[in-house]
Amino acid sequence: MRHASNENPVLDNPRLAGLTSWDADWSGLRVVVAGIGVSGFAAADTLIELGALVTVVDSGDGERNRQSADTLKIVGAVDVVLGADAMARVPDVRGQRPDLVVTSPGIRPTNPLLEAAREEGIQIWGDVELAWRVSERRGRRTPQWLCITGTNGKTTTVGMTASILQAAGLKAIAVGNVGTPILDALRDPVEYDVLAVELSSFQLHWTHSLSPLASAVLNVAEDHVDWHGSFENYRADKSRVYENTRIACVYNAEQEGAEELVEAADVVEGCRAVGFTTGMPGLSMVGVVEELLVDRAFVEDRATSAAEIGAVSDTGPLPTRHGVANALAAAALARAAGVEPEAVRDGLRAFHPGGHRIEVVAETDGVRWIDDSKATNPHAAQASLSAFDPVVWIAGGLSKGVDYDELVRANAARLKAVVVIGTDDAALLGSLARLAPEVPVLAGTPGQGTSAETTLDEPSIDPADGHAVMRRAVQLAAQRVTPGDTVLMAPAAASMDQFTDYADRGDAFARSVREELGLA
Ligand code: UMA
Repeated sequence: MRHASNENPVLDNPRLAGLTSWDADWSGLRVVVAGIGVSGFAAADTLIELGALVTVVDSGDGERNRQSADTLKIVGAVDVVLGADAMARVPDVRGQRPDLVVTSPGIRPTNPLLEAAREEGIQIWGDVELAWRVSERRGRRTPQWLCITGTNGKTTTVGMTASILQAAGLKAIAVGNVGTPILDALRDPVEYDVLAVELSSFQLHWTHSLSPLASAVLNVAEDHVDWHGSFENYRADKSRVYENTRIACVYNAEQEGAEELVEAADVVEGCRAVGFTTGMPGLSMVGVVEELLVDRAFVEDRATSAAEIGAVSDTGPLPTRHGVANALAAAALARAAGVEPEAVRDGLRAFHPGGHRIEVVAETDGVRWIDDSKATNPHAAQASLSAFDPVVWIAGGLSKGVDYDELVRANAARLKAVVVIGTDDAALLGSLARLAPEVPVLAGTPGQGTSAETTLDEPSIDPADGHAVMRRAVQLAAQRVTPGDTVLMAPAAASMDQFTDYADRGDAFARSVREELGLA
């Protein structure tokens, strides 16, 4: 680990360098906010409150965006430009060049506005950087930040972390990529002691001065290659979470290369590397000994002793290796914040995961129907696919440029059939044809499969209508199953080509299953 110096390029601009608290002089700062979704709205709303001059741009001009624009105009003086050309260049703010661009995580770095801003030397922050800069506020408690990233398990882990902190009597909330912008928590009447912050690689790309109390990378597998340009860039952005960490950098001791990411980071002097493992923990690790969760990192005499912080059975009704790993990462972060062992156990017991994560939606005639819509990349789908055999697998969606070969190769033997949904499935179909040629591939989305020789209630449907596609996929799966099978909807892809989000896709699956089985 290297120790952080003050040579942060972001401090070059003297006006922006001084903006490190809510009470700094934000008035008159000219800011372009790119995107008017969840994070852009929170950023613009905050900046208006701070007295900055704001122009918001968004390339979508649908009903939701127009409503958000109207709401912002009620809050204060703001210019909003919506439409296809809104992000073609850096707009002026009240007739002058902006001092700063605050961008939303979904907007790629290759976006013309962002590229032009870089060329003109205008700084670009994400909403997370802005939140960090206003985290300290006169007359209010300054919350500690515990930051979590990783390809999979982030949302579960921030939830577990918040639950443990709450069990310790602290005011804590899960924020960030999980859905609630950090800026909303900072402006909440509740003064939080600790924020359990989920950070996506997109958000981390645009952070500069963040200095969390503790930080964790849960795992890194291929995802979002289209946004980052390459796996190396994606991994590098994930590892930014460790920068300037003060007490503990938490890493996955079972993943090759994970500790090196900590070693390469610039951290605050005194910060330690803490590993988590589902096996026996070494020194400075949390892990598992005979079905107990134990801490050999935050105890006084860690060379010779360990503290019991819970049991494997506290991590959920059906403990999985991933679930235990997530719980240990959450425990390490909470222990870094000074939480006692009993609170770790109580917090894990009190935690209930959200839906669409390996959720049984029906079990009839010896067939289990499972919704794992949260599996939006191959690494997540591997965790559920490998747990069932034989499987009729419903898969596909927005592939984000990832490779499916490893996933298909590892699971070909347990696949009875694959029903392909989504509109972007050349990569998945190619892997199936090459590595599982014996497995029937059926077209959930019309035209995507190769062997849909079945009778359907709705033979012709609109490929863009996700709910109709899901009904058809479930009908096709139902025609293939026999007792003992599992139908697993774990798409290994994002959902936005046919659904609002992964929850909408999971709900469509559950509804279609109930209809198909006459349970509705
Ligand atoms: N937009 C453009 N041009 C673009 C892209 C987007 O104008 O090129 C506009 C859209 O028209 C829309 C707005 O930007 O009006 C949406 O911005 P956004 O896509 O950044 O989404 P937000 O609504 O701000 O939500 C974001 C996160 N979304 C993404 O990272 C894609 C949410 O994570 C997060 O919960 C929220 O901020 C609060 O922090 C969602 C997600 O899918 C759940 N995350 C990915 C994941 O988990 O895999 C990273």
